[in-house]
Amino acid sequence: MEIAGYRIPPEVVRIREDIKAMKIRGAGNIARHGAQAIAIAAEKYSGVDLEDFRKYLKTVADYVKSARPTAVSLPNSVSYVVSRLERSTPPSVREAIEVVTTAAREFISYSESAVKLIAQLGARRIERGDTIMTHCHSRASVEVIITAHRQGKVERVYVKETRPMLQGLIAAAELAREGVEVVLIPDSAVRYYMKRVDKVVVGADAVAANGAVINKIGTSLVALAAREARARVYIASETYKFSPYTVVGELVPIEVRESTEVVDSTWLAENPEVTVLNPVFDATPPEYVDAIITERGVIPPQSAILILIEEYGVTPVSTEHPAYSPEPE
Ligand code: RUB
Repeated sequence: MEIAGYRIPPEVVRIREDIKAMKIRGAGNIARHGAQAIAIAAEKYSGVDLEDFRKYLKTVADYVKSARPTAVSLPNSVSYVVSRLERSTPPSVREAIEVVTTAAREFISYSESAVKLIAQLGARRIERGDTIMTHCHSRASVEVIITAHRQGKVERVYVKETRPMLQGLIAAAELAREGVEVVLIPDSAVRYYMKRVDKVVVGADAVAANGAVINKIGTSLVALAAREARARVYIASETYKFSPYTVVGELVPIEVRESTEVVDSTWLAENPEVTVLNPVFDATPPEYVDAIITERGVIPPQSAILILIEEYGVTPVSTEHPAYSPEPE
């Protein structure tokens, strides 16, 4: 593949395709692969012109970032790596490649340790005998539940199947493998079982400046049912899922995927008059969230802006900041 005169290495094309096709999925995993893709692209560069290398990397970064629109962890991880190069003055392409690959390694290792820390902090919020509900498959929230389970606190976990792609099955299998008592339920049974639930633990694809949490479609309904049943709602989220774009007034784009993920193409062909919609994320307002468990601490959703200010600077937020670089989608 070629973009703007630059050849995109096939390994990078593969990573982007796998993210698009959801073979690589989950916001943290997507972010780590995004960083890795930039490192691979850097290593594959064979020229000697530093300015050209920067342009090449920016082209690859824009290409990788556009794989899926909602998980802000992807542009954030890619920008983290590229901004390291932008801020440094390596004497040659060889050193510049080193800057990029080191930054990618740093991001990946930060991300891994963030999940471990979230698991420890989140488990503190689980009490002995708690019944938990989770939605979709989020590595951060599965790790919280497994850690609490190892501490002997978890009674049972209700896992929603999560139509249409059934990522709940991945979460259910991972939890069951650890010896957690798992009950898999259809999405429509959420309210029915919520009265037995003490705590909801889910992940995030993005956290907005006002503390709204964007996660797999249906999360907001789980939160609504939890509020009614007085169950607490915890979001397990690394801070690189906080969206700097929302500080400058942008909304988190909600990805709408193919109708064939909802019904098969035969049914679609037989019912051409029916419109099938497949939005894959929704926003849960901060009022429905008890706390966001981050690697920097357990915070009320309303404090999301503090994390963003700490990370990206005080107002006015520069639209020139690497994390704000124009998005292709
Ligand atoms: C996955 C999803 C997960 C978040 C957090 O959606 O909504 O809850 O990405 O996951 P999809 P993690 O399957 O469409 O990618 O905690 O693993 O980052």
